[in-house]
Amino acid sequence: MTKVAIIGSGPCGLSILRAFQQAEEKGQKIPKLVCYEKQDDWGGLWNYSWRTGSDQYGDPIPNSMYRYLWSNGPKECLEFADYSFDEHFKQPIPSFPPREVLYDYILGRAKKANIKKYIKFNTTVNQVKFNGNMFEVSSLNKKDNTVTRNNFDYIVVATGHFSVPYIPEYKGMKTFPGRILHGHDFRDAEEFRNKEVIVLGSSYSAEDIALQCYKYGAKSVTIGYRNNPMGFKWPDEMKEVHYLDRLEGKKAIFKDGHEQNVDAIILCSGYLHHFPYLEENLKLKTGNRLYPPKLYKGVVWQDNHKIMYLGMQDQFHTFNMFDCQAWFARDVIMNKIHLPSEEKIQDDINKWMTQEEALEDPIQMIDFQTEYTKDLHAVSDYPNIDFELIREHFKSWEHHKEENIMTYRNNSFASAVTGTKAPIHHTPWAEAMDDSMYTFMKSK
Ligand code: NA7
Repeated sequence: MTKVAIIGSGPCGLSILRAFQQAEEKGQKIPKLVCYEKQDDWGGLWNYSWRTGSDQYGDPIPNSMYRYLWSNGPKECLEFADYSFDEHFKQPIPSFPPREVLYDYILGRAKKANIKKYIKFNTTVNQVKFNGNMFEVSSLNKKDNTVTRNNFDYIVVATGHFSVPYIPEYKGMKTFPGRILHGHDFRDAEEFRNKEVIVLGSSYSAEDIALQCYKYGAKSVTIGYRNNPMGFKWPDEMKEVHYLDRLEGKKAIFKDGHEQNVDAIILCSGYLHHFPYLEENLKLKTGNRLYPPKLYKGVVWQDNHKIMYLGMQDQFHTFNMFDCQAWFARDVIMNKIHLPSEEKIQDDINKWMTQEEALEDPIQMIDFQTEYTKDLHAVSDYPNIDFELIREHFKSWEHHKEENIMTYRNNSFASAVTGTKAPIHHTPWAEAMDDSMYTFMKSK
């Protein structure tokens, strides 16, 4: 019997478990599945932890989410085609829910599919070796400290790429008397109330963590971009300046001449694709981009087709794109999809990467990733979902952000699965201080 190891039970790991379970539901014989999860619970990044640094066993904490994190894109863009928000919540809910609500939704489908039985919790994969025929997976049970070795025909890497921070150093950091942290370790904006905060970076983390600090009462927030500013219309207490040059005591000096006092520096400088457990020749090596190299259809490792990666792209599309990838990977494993020749694989990868390298703005990037997702969607039985509507939603969302970064989350979108139009939330995001599911779900 074919044996498949799935590493990670975050959204991607759960997607492929659900994909196999759906095939079984349809009467197909599925492989033997083992999903390894180093945390004590499922949900990956969405499984919030107060911890930073190490867990109780000494393992690095994968969590990068924080209190008061609200979705930064419309939920209608990430909805599962086979499990709608309407089905889960039994009532229409607004388009931008807080983390706990999305976590509940992700787990709702997983519970319905009864896939927990495949997951080995508190179990870290510490080595994957290919012996020319099968993969030997060595895993550590963190609770009783035992190492187990098992052989598998296929490996599905679903360990994400927003867990291991990239931490640059700037001159003067060693003697800076304030607090320096990476966004990975940011947990609660309240900590920065009345503080002068500098956020370094110009992508999603920089944008959201800067807004969080402002929303929860920072005295000022200065964003230092490296290449291009985000360029939103920020509130008066926020501004963007060009690249930190150095720190002198409590003073920050930027390349554009701007100088100011600073209490705390938050590095929103991105994450590393980090797979220490994989042999070198199995390891994806990439920055955060929309089409990482050497992955056929963004999924199958070009040098060994029995190892697959899910969710390794930079992302506009998320959960339903992971699903399309998972359904594709499942069908390759179950021999329902046959891979073309090495030459055709190379051509296909080249085609996507050439397109990706020519992209100039977010609208083109949205189009690119929508085309990629549709390409995958077309070849499996992942249920119907209107990716054209999702494409339009992403573009409207981009425009809403440009119009007003403080109010874009107050908009409402229609479901690409059920057609349901989301209600407007009872409290505008800028005034919504409580991120609990209880407060979100109750009417005002
Ligand atoms: P991203 O989207 O990978 O962005 C990383 C950012 O870090 C990007 O703006 C980089 O600037 C910046 N960067 C990298 N190195 C430096 C240095 N040395 N100094 C300053 N800035 C630097 O990561 P995020 O954490 O923002 O987002 C990750 C996901 O979290 C995202 O998909 C969301 O869904 C949530 P550059 O653009 O190269 O100038």
